[in-house]
Amino acid sequence: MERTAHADTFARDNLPPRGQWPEFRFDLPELQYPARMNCATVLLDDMVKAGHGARIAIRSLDGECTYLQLQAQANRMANLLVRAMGLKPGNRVLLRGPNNPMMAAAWLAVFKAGGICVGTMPLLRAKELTEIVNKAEITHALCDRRLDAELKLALPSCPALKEIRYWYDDETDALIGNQPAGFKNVNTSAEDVALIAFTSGTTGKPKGTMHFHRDVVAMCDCFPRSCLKPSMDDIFIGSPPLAFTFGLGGLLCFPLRFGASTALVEKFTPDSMLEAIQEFKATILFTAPTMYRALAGIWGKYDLSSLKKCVSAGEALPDAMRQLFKQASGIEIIDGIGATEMIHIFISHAPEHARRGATGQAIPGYVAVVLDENGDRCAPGQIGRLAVKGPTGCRYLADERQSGYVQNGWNLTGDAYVMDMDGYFIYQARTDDMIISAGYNIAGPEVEGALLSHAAVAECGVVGKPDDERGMVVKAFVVLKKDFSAGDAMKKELQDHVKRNIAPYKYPREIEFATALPRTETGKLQRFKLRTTP
Ligand code: 3UK
Repeated sequence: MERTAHADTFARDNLPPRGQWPEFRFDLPELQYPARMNCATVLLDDMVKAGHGARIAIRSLDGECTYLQLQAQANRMANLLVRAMGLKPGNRVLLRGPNNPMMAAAWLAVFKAGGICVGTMPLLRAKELTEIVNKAEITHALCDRRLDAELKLALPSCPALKEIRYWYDDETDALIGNQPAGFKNVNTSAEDVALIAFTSGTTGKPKGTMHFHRDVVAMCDCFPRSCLKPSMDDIFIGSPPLAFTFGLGGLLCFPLRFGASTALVEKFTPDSMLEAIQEFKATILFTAPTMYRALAGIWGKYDLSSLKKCVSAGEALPDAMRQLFKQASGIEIIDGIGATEMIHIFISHAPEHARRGATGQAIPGYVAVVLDENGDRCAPGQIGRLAVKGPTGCRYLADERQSGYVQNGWNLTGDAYVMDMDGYFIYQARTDDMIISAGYNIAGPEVEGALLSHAAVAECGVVGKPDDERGMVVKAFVVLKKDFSAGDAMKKELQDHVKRNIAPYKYPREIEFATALPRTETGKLQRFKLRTTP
């Protein structure tokens, strides 16, 4: 391994043992990286050097910011970190704020200074922040003043976190403004850790996934190059927080890597998202499946003619949603499965290669297979566990669960999939979400897809409910659209609808109507909460 630039070797010291690493593959010409690289140099300084300094990098409600201006701001913040906050390469820096230009500059500043970014979702509470800070032994923090409350509550339990600055605070903003606009990026090894992303996992202690400077660049050189194919004129927009690697890629790193621009918006409702697309003339949208469903219903209210490509990830995209959105917008959604452990998307498709009901194919650079219980490959059509390999992969920070995610060099994402004869992967369920009822294997998301194709259903979640006779029964939680009313007649109608659309034994024997479903900040349905609903 190339000599590290990290004076503080905490991250390196807490990498999993080599024998537990996944196999990394760099099969494509664009994945041949030098031994030393700083991802901020590639994403930002090299773009300025190549003559793109005057192009717009970030758009926001506060105005526009060119590549040159972003570089200057990131440099000032890097100087703040090093000169005023004593940051040493390898120190972990907590980043906290909504998606906006300051937050983007902060990410780049930490990369530049050789620090390790630890993004935190805006909705995290003090208890969750404390766990992250202590697990990653975070020493520094840059935080938006408007999100300081939970961090301040966490501080008494975070003794190592001593250097904290809040921006949008006159003093810090002046301090940043007074820093020099030049900065010499730390010459990190391509294999120095650049970020620790905590999983948005729904149960258990949070897991920190460690990604190298090389990984940040590799995520830009895989999914975008083969599926999204952005140009310099694209304007990216979307909802995932930068603390979620789906957002870090889609709303910061991808646009910069391609000399394009990103429109950063702090908060979204379906309406404000469409307003923002209209206002910024955005061309590429990143968001979660449920949002596409909501957008389809109000599409006609806005002029969205600028929008060309839409990426959906985080959860399975039911075909009913793909079709609904296509009817409303004329756009074929690009579905992609990614994971925090893998940093970004590894199975997807270009819009013209979308296949109904499938997530897509392994994208160039990655290999994906479906394995049975013995670790052997399943035949096409047979359900099993998804396993992937590529230029990125899982390295948990000091965590015994490493040997669960990585086996025989494969990353096991915890998803049950079927591969068809053409190498398309068809999502079934999270492996621990499979419902076994009277001997049948039933994938909750398939039942959800069937329910969603009924005009009355706005949202739904399907889980197995323990049952003396059948082991489990299929239970659906259904949120109805405004103009429909709950009741036995509706239950019967939905059950019959499912029976007509998929194998009848999969129909939900129980249906409960709800006004909303529990979701994570990243848009994932929290099925474990539905399972524990009495
Ligand atoms: C599920 C999907 C079906 C799947 C993520 C894009 O979601 C991301 O990361 P997380 O660590 O969750 C990973 C798990 O989420 N999933 C994600 N996308 C899909 N299931 N179809 C999909 N298209 O269970 C996976 O194992 O929160 C997504 C980019 C970066 C990411 N971190």
